[in-house]
Amino acid sequence: MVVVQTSPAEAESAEALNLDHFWMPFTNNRDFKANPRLFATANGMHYTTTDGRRVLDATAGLWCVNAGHGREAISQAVAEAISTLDFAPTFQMGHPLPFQLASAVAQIMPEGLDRIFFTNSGSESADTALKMALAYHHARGDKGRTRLIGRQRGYHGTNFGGMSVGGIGGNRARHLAQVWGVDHLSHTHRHAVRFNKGLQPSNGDLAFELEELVALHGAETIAAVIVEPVAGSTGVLVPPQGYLQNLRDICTRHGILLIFDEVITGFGRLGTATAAEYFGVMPDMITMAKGLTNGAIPMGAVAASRHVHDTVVNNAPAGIEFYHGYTYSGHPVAAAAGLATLRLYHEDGLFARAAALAPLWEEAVHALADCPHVVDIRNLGLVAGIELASRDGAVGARAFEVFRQAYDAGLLIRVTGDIIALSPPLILTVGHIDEITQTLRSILKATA
Ligand code: PXG
Ligand code: PLP
Repeated sequence: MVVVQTSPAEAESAEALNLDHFWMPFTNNRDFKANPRLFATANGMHYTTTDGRRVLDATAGLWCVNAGHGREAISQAVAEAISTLDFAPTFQMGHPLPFQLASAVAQIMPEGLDRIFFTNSGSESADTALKMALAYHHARGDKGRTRLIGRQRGYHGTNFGGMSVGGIGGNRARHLAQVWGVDHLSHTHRHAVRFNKGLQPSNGDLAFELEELVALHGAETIAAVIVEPVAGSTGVLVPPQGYLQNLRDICTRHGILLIFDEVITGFGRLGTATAAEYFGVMPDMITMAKGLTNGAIPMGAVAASRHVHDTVVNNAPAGIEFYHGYTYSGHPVAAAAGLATLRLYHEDGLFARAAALAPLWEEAVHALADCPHVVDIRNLGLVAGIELASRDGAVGARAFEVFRQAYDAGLLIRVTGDIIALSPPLILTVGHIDEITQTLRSILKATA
């Protein structure tokens, strides 16, 4: 007979917990299970570990808890929703919450990007947007437009579409079957530009690579270009000034749809609701997830322009217009979490708060430039990337050691390769900024 462990109390200590069965995502499973790091509770800017230590969250969980942890307005909305309507289908049926949330999301999207399709994650949002682009061209009778263009060092989640347009060799190489007809732009990182504050200096030529791909493949074969306005997962790669507008212009000229993947940049990370607003560049679609529900319940969405929506919907013969969706698209509990989250962002003025803190954040993180091993620092909004020199033959080892030491010292950071990525909840104070940078400084000083 299988005895199911049900009491949270039994699971409190790492020693009492069986770690074998959970095959952990993007984790060094063998190392983790030998040295587990377990959070038990979270509130405000802090986690508490199962052994009772407080850890300052400098990463908003995984870039998602923008309003800080343990927000009662969200947990109350979730509790109410789950006890009122646990589930209702959204295929040929409906219920009010996703309509309400779609209207609330539409209000903070750029003008005209107000047709909202719900998913359960950023990965699903990326695949949904790519399929919308294909459906759009198909609906217009432009059926040869099937090519999808991503960017090197781009991350669009781990489903087949997002992985294929993504530009992370390690994520792709092990899963050889790829979506057909994908190509990639170069990433925007220039090694010669170091310790640059904010946007990189203009390098307008970079976007013109898209013209070269158009020349190579023919515009009539290209459906869409998908980019992160600021690349997050691969180490905070900030674009050059003018780059996104140039991409927009080239896409418009050639009838190619432009998708901004705002899973990280959305919901105040840059001090605005979207990076599209921050940069003043209008894509045809925006993908989002993470901050949409403050991380509390899984949910993602795609905001499509009315033009894309109307083209797909109005040109379709009678019947279902877009053959796509998830059982949980517009789930009542997630939608309730989303509504409560957007209300909190608004009531607490959190996007403006992020914008106001960004200059202090920039100064504080760039002050780490004189620390040992630091070879570059990049920032925008409340995001920073601190790149360390790699040890010979051991890329990532130094940053991972810093990550572990930070955790032991009560600070949660993210590392990718030898880059430290910081993306704190937008509720942080100047005191928290000091704590983050001082802890990092003392760890870097002591790191070999
Ligand atoms: N697009 C972008 C731009 C992302 O950053 C996804 C899609 C996929 O979202 P889901 O919800 O399917 O994971 C992401 C996710 C990190 C890290 O540490 C980043 C992500 C996820 C987990 C860790 O950089 N980004
Ligand atoms: N696999 C099977 C066998 C299913 O029946 C379904 C949904 O009905 C799915 C996958 C897709 O699941 P979801 O809609 O949660 O993405």
